[in-house]
Amino acid sequence: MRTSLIMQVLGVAEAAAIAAAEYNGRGDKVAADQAATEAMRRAFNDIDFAGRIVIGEGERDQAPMLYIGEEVGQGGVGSEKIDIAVDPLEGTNLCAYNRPNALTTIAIAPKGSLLFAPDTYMWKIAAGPASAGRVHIDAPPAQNVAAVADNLGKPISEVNVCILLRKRHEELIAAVRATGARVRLIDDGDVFGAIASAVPNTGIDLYLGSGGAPEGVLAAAGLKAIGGTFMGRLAFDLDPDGAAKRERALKTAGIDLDAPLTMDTLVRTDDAAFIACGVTDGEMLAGVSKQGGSLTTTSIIMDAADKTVRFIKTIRRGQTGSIQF
Ligand code: VTB
Repeated sequence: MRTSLIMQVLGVAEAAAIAAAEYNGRGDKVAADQAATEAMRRAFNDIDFAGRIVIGEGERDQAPMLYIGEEVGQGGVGSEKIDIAVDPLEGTNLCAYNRPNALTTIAIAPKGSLLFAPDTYMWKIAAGPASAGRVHIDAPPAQNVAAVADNLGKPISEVNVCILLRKRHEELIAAVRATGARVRLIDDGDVFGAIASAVPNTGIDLYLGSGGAPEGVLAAAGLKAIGGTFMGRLAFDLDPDGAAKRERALKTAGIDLDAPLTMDTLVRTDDAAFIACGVTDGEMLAGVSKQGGSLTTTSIIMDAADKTVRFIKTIRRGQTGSIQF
């Protein structure tokens, strides 16, 4: 994919973050999500490409904007056909309560390469390039933690494992602590947790646990782009609506719903990119800030073209509110 497209999509992530950040700490997650979604859609529609939402705000009948299957972009003749996965505001509660690591997240890839993941749960494991191919979704936590320690060349006691704080993770948390590793519990936002495992100096070496399957595709795109590692396993059993969703997915997903999902199943290309922009301050990205009549955003780009992680700080002078496209 062209670098210029990635830069334009960076602008989309920034626009959504700026819109969402107006709601940082205001206690209204619905309004925050709506602001991010509207800004993101508007900005996508400004780009001269033929985008298709593969992972978005929901099915067409539930989501007016960025629904699954929605086409975005100017779509002129000969324009690039791109599949898009988005979570316009990953961690709506994090934003509403001004907690760390609310992000706007986007993955892009050539058309046909991102999995239409069912909107259910997924068990996930993610780690950086040193652990590529050396951890497994079905291995016991102790084995994965030991492998990561070995791959990073540090003692197990210095390995940091990120896990979503949920009742269903009690056993997992105990098993990880029993290895001697440290556990970083997060309230929400496991795209951050998974991505951060592959980014130096975030204080996260390994991500484990269950969260949204769509978020799994987003994280997998980033980790694949930079040669990190991600594996998932769908978990319909954690979902009150799981049986019905499983039936639907049997017809539409086109994958073995019980098999471990590798990065190649989730992201069927070597040409994906992951872009996220900070909404609230966090370990990986600073949130949107306003000073002296300018507005600053910080974003991350994981680009398969050169297997890089880039941090982009953008300062918009003379601008302190939402971007109008
Ligand atoms: C997951 C996780 C997300 O919400 O979807 C979670 O992937 C919801 O989990 O990152 P529960 O149903 O257990 O609350 C997030 O944390 C934020 O959207």
